[in-house]
Amino acid sequence: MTRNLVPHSSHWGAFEAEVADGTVVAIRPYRNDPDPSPLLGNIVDSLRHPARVTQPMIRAGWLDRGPGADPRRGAEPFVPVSWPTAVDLLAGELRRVYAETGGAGVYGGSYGWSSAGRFHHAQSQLHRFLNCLGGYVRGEHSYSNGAQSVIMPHVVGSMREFLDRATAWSVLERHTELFICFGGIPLKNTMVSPGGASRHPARDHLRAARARGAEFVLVSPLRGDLPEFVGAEWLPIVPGSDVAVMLALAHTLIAERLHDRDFLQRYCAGFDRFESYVLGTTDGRPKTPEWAAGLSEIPAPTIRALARRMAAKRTLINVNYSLQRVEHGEQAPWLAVTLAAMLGQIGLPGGGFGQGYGSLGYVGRAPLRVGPPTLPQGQNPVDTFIPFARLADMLLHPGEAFDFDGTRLTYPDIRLVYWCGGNPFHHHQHLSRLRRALARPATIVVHDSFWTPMARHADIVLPATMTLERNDIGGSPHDACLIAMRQAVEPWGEARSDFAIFVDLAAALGMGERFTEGRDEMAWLRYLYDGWRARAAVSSAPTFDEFWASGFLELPEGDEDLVLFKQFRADPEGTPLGTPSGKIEIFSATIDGFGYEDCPGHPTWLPPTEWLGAELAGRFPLHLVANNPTARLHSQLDVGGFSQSTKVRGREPIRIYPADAAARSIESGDTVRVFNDRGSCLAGAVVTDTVRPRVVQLSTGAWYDPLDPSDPDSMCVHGNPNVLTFDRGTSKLAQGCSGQHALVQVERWTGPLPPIRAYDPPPTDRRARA
Ligand code: PGD
Repeated sequence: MTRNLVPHSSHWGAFEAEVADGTVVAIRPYRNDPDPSPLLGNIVDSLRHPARVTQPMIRAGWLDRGPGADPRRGAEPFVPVSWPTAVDLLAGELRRVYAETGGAGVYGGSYGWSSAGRFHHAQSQLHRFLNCLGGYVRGEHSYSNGAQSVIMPHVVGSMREFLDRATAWSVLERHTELFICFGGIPLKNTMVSPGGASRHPARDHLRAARARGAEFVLVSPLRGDLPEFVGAEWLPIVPGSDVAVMLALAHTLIAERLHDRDFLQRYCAGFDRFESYVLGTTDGRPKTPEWAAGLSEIPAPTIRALARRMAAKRTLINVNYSLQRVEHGEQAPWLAVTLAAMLGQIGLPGGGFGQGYGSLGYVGRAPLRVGPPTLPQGQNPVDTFIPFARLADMLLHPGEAFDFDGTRLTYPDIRLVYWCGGNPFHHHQHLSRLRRALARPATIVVHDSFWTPMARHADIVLPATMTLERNDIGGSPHDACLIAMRQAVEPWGEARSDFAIFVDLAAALGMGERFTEGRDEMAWLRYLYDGWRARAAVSSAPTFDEFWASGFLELPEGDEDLVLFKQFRADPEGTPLGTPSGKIEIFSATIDGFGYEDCPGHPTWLPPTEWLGAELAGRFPLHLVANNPTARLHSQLDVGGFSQSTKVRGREPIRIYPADAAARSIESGDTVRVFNDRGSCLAGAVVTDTVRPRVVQLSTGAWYDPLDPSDPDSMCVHGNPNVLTFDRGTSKLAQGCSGQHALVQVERWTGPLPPIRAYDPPPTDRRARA
């Protein structure tokens, strides 16, 4: 039997697919990757899994009763139709909606990671298509770092520059003496980068730093947030109280005169206002270590000693994204900058602050001089947008005004939702509320490769190919390799690429040439590559044909010296930051001027509504940490072998502290019910002391599986934590996702074990296929 090796890539790494008899039989990690991701183990058995969507499908109720609000979404059978019928029906519906509302009635935000590959990126394809048609209401910022991306421009200037030009791992490895890791640096997250990665160097850098003698302090409710080999001191903090500890560190630095007053004077604005708050002059409450110990359960002497160590060593203060994916999530990133400024080490090699080391693989990988090719999306003539995480509010409250970053915005009246390459039942919070919101629009369209819960809640479902079924180019602005992602196998069933679907739709709508510009898939890849080659201006870069034949094109490594704060430190007047003062804003007059009680003008302790210190903890005494999973990217390829191997009796594992488990007669391997006032789910217990007392950890990504699909409040039998999380913005400033935390109760499940049906295609209504 002949076996071919086909170069390819994913968000979690480059690889070669071993193909035999028209199918992928194995995945071989890219030869130059020192630490390939175990997520590669989800690919082989997903490709031909029964959960794939194999043909165009229309919800029976939509076919019978026509477009309109409908609470039966998610509970009705689907009717298989031919491609021509699907394209015809959808083109007709797009024509109707655009004639009535223009792009202002179409939500094309379509959040989601979809797949690696610069051309077939589903959301980009959708945006390009909708822009040709008259535009769409868009989403801004992200579920990942929504709070950080709005607050940081106020504090240090441009967000993009700041993230893209973070200090490289290789520099930290050589210079940092003390890593303070709020939320840790979980290696599982460093495996994933948007657009993929040919190498995963984080583990080696951490090892080398440790071997050189660097010390690590882990501030997190979960011990696994730093690898054991770094020998970290673990401070098992009460979730949601990091801001109090950070303020107490600031208090000690001030009280013991360990802060760098020259740096604060020269490079920062408004330290005096913050100092008065920390000392309690403004509110009568000094933010001492004793005060913080009462909130965080980190002993006051430990906090004081840590502040002294920070001042004595070259210190990096890292906050990962999970700290800002909570209520008032703007505060922790702002405080990390403030503390680093107080140490006066910002801009020195290995010192200062970091945001997102351990949240995404590319943070800390030096930027390339020229990023990879991207698909041009055209111009969107519609101005209206929402911060991404306000999706359900938008659908439930059309016409209502809300605050965002100093402006008053109004929720649009959305008639048609078009979703490609994302799964809101994975990324959105309070799923019973989301279901009610998704009952509102006249039509929901989804392209996906799988019967995800979002596909089940759509009216028109179009089967998308997986990357191995099409040709693409892989690359990331921080990874020194371009990958010819060659097609390895034929599309499954009747699946088509998003591009091919839009080509047909565009033709049916009379704008074929405008969408395609006369190019097919391979012509686009050649065009994008040639454009990149011209920008890169490297005379030795191979032609497209040479690149395509070779598979992996190694590029010059990124540039360690592009660090933003290095330049600022050397010449703050000549290279000011993009803030109003040109300095680091510890007090922001702009934010202060907004008058938001949930985001004042300097970093502030604002107790969350749901945490162990809240009254609600009387009824729901466990703090749920709903973080990103270890065994898959978000909800992607949950059907795959590696993800499945981690389930407990088919349910998502929930980690619980031994004493909390014993008090509830729970043992490892038991099925448990997790619940609060918003919903409930089943999960599989893992009793462990790697979580702190009164904390349970249940990752996102198990496909939502309601016991009764017709009831929006039904229990999820599979373990999706977003039935439990709340749907409130981080604050009026950023309105980001606050899905990381919720209060819950857990009990042993003694009823019959309901089957998992999340991976079964929905019921089919087999009327004569059109
Ligand atoms: P994915 O599971 O990656 O989740 O949310 P996101 O929606 O990105 O969804 C991608 C979908 O794209 C999958 O269904 C996949 O099958 C589909 N897909 C893949 N390739 C293609 C393609 O080529 N074409 C089409 N049409 N579809 C494709 C992620 C979001 O969730 C993020 S980034 C974060 S950081 C948030 N994290 C949390 C959290 O920590 N806690 C909670 N509670 N909630 C969160 N939600 C957020």
